[in-house]
Amino acid sequence: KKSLFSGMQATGTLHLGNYLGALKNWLEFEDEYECFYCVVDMHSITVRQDPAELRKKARNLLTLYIAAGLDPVKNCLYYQSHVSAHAELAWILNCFTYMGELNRMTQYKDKAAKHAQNINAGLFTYPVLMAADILLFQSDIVPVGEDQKQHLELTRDIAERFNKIYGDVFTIPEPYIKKTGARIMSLQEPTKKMSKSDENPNASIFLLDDTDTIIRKFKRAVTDSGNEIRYSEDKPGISNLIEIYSIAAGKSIEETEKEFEGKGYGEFKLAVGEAVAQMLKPIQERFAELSKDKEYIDSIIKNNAEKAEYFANKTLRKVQKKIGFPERI
Ligand code: AQP
Repeated sequence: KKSLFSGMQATGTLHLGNYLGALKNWLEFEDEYECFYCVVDMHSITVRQDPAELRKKARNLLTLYIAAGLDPVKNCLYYQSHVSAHAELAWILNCFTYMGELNRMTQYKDKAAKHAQNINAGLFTYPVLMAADILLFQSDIVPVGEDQKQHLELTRDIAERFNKIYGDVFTIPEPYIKKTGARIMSLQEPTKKMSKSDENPNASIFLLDDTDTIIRKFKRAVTDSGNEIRYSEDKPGISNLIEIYSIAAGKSIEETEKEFEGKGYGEFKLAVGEAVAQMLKPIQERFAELSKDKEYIDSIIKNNAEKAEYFANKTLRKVQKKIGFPERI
């Protein structure tokens, strides 16, 4: 069976970009692939976190994975920090990654600018840990949003470099980036991607926002001058809303343009808000239910960590042997 890895950070509440760009797409793979979906809490500490909050957010994120429809028997849902092979392989791969490569990463540059008082080494080597996450599971594909494309390319380069020296150790992963939804933009600054760390709460729709909040945020969404509901590069605000609506309502971009031909921005924004609220409602209800069932979630955490560890250790042992670490006696 082919394999697949993806993950999300436990740094905040998931937003519509995380959902449409990644999580929603994850649902289609469970029969064809051995799927590993991780809560990447080790990545989260590259930025300072409150311990109690981090623990809570990590659990909520894992619960949201299930609420969004991932079957925890068919998919392996686990915490990165429970599988030490992530850290061990990351160290090894650090020694096969060049400073110059990491210096070129745009996410690092953005984050370093945002967190100037804490530019730690973890922030710099973040893409190496991500490479380890992916390569540990011999992933054939990695379903992510557009912003992760550069990290994926680096992962492939590191894997190819390693394989060239030691033989075929790693599967070379392909990014899986959908055409629509791969880059959902901020509702307030539609030339910027929607992001968890945006300080303006009106810029993002969070997965647990209630219907009124969702509709209010869409009503306030920044749009362009003009009044046509048309998808085009010079209309980033409206184009973003068209993209969101088309996914939420299960229509194509053209069908959406047609549906709202001759209609005003106000009416369209309301329709987007309603479609998104309707799409998220069942997830929110399931999340509320699951959150009450402590034992069930605990059992998933335990069983899946063991499964992930089993697969991850197989790759790690192979790598350790290849590079010449002494065998265990
Ligand atoms: N705006 C987006 N549109 C589509 N996909 C997106 N992703 C993130 N933002 C968008 C995808 O969501 C997955 C999980 O991302 P992450 O948890 O690794 O966090 P991130 O990429 O750092 O995203 P954020 O939410 O923007 O966090 P901050 O503000 O902390 O940087 C990935 O597959 C990502 O591509």
